Amino acid sequence: MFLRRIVRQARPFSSSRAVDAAMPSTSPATRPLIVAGVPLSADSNVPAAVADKVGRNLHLSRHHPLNIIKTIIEDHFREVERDAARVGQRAEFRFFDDMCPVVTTKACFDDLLTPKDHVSRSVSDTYYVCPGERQLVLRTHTSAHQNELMQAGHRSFLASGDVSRRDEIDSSHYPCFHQMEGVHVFDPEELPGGGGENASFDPTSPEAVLHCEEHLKRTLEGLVRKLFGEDCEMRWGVDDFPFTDPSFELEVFFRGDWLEVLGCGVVHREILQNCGLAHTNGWAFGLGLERLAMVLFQIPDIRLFWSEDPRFLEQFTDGEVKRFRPFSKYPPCYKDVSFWLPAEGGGGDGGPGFHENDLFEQIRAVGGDMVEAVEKIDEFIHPKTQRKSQAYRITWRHMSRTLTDAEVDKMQFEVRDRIGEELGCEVR
Ligand code: FA5
Ligand code: MG
Repeated sequence: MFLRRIVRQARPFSSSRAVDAAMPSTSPATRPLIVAGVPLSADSNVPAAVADKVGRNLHLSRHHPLNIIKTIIEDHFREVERDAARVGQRAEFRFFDDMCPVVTTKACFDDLLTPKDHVSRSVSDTYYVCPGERQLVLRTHTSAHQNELMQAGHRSFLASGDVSRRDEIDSSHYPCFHQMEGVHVFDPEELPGGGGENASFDPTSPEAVLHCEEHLKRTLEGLVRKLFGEDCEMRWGVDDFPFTDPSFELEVFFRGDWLEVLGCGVVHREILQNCGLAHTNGWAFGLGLERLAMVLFQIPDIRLFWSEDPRFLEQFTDGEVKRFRPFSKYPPCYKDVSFWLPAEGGGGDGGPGFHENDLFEQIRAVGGDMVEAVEKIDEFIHPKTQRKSQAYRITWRHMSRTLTDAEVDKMQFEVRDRIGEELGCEVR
């Protein structure tokens, strides 16, 4: 089960699900007021559990596995820079790691050519700090900084930070996680046919695009080998991002299955044009720091990165890569809940007015990091009433102690109440 779920992909960029109209509710008692220094508007859908994590900057925390892996990756790009210089090329990478996680929808979506009705913009998928006129969101990816940095004149850079998404719940997905963006734009002389007096040079020629693609793949394969060793198993797949063409994803073999660690591609022509770089070509990637750190340190569950338990934190030291020693295996507790979906409402995954991500968030609001996984186990439509029923299995597990039956029952009852009150479903 774990193995199947670990490779399931959230919010595919190729999806065509329409933007939902209704803002899912966050109960007033748990509504945070401020996130990363920016006040939340009354109709924001950012829950306390997420507001709490944004800006914690685990990637800048000394001796934290995310900081250790970020440093190794940055060192790799310093080497790429030196290798380029040796053959007379330029690749001076600048590193950014404290850019504000609250961004405009223009930076997060428009500038990246994301269609207006794309699912990634919907309130079911994205946390809106101010949904109204100002249109501020918690960045859903570090690509939100691509345009701004290229427009400021940067041609090769890495930008790291926390990103937030309303997403599924399992051991490799968390609503707040860390990404690193990489961008490299070539000088025209570095591209096939470029340089000198060649007036007919075309940076979009198949040869120039192939040059970018091959350089990108070589660079990232080199990174993965540096992190995990020469015999690490990896594979490329085709992906679909509005801001790169062609687009790819890279998977690494981990705990018996393929785990997606990054998305990448050749930067879309229109973006280069908008950044005053029409005369050249380049590549970009976005990698999940937790996903790579899970493989490198053999950390089995993404929740552990947020742990303040010294038994976790004290295992790691700057500059050292040591296999994580699990300090506990407390028993899980499985509980199922089934309900009828509301008959009317806006769009969504499971049926009218209901979106799975709303359910996941209600469960997180009750159990926080005691929720290990939530999985749909059944679905059917009643032949007479045409009502749709769904059933989910919640895995409750604490990472540093055994949960009592009474504790789990209390949380499960609260989840049932919220499914009725907050999501308008009828619990069966
Ligand atoms: C993106 O976010 C693109 N911006 C990547 C990109 C950048 C493509 C530049 C092209 C050019 P994606 O949604 O696949 O793509 O996420 C990138 C990585 O973030 C994934 O491969 C995975 O490693 C990580 N990731 C995604 N969702 C989660 C999650 N909920 N929890 C933890 N890690 C996640
Ligand atoms: Mg992906």
